[in-house]
Amino acid sequence: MEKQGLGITITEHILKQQRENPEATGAFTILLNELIVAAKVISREVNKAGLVDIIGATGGVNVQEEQVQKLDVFANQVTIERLQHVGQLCCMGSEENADLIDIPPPYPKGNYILLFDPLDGSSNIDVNVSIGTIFGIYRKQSDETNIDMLLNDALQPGIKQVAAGYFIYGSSTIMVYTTGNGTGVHGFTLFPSLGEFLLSHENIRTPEKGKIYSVNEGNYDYWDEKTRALVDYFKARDRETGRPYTSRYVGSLVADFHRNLLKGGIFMYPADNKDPKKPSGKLRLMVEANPLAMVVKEAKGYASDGHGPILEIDPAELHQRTPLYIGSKKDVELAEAFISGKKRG
Ligand code: FDP
Repeated sequence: MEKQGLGITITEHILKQQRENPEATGAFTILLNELIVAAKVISREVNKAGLVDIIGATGGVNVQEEQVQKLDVFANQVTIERLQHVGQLCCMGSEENADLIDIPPPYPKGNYILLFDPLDGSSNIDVNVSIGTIFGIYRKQSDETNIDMLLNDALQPGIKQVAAGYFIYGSSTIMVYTTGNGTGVHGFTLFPSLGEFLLSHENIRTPEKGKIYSVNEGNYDYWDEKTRALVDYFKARDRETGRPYTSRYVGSLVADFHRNLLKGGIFMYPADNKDPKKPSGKLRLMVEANPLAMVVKEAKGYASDGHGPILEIDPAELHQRTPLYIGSKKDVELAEAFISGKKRG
């Protein structure tokens, strides 16, 4: 029977994927649904920012020694509160918390681990620029239940993610997610009057080669020669290879990534020598690079740290940072050729 009016809701879509996977227990569906509830609450609050006294800094710093905004704290709390009671998680890891987050009694524990960045791009909160939530989900590998013993389970390479995605709070609120293994990357737009995410971007494929490069070029002097040569290459004029590329940089990873996913191109946050404490650049492997790397891979793109796939990095710590080159496959492979020194210009 033809659908009347509404289109496909996110819940319908997740349930369909569950039916198509003979091993699915429904646990995962519950988990994603609760994540969506958290995102709806965050979206509502983001849209109110400026109307109530919730924007602006709390005055504190997070574990990354960055200023914490009130909305970051709110988004973190909402996500933890919504997800801790579902019974599917054994622990969570957030960009805002130094250590893994336990599931407190009386809530039952499950076999999944949620790693997330509750509000990415937070320096853009009070200027009405798009921000987002990024998440990656892993299956626990050990039989441990004690939080002190679960770090190894949380520190799996990104290739082990069973789902990943993000929410963008922008001109509209969009959720993009994948469960990998050829199931595709799908985007859903929140219809505020219905309070429902409806399928708006089915089976996203990113172009094999793009025309956009996205990088904070203010860091040019902090980069090594290879990185500079790469950016110079994108800016040089050459009709045959479609150069110069167009520069686009919002400074909000989710927004920059989403644009390039749809239009093609490369986002990069290279290693630099700006801060001796962050030699690998600014972005976090577990809560930023890995989830987006899973999404881009499923959309036929690629994510690299300049030397090899992000998804194959064996993590050593929860808040590990990594250089990131992500987007259209050909553009990211080109970046790798520069960063490895195989190509010079
Ligand atoms: P923010 O500090 O505003 O939270 O990882 C955080 C992040 O934003 C990314 O969203 C963004 O791509 C990047 O940092 C921007 O960093 P620069 O200001 O150094 O360009």
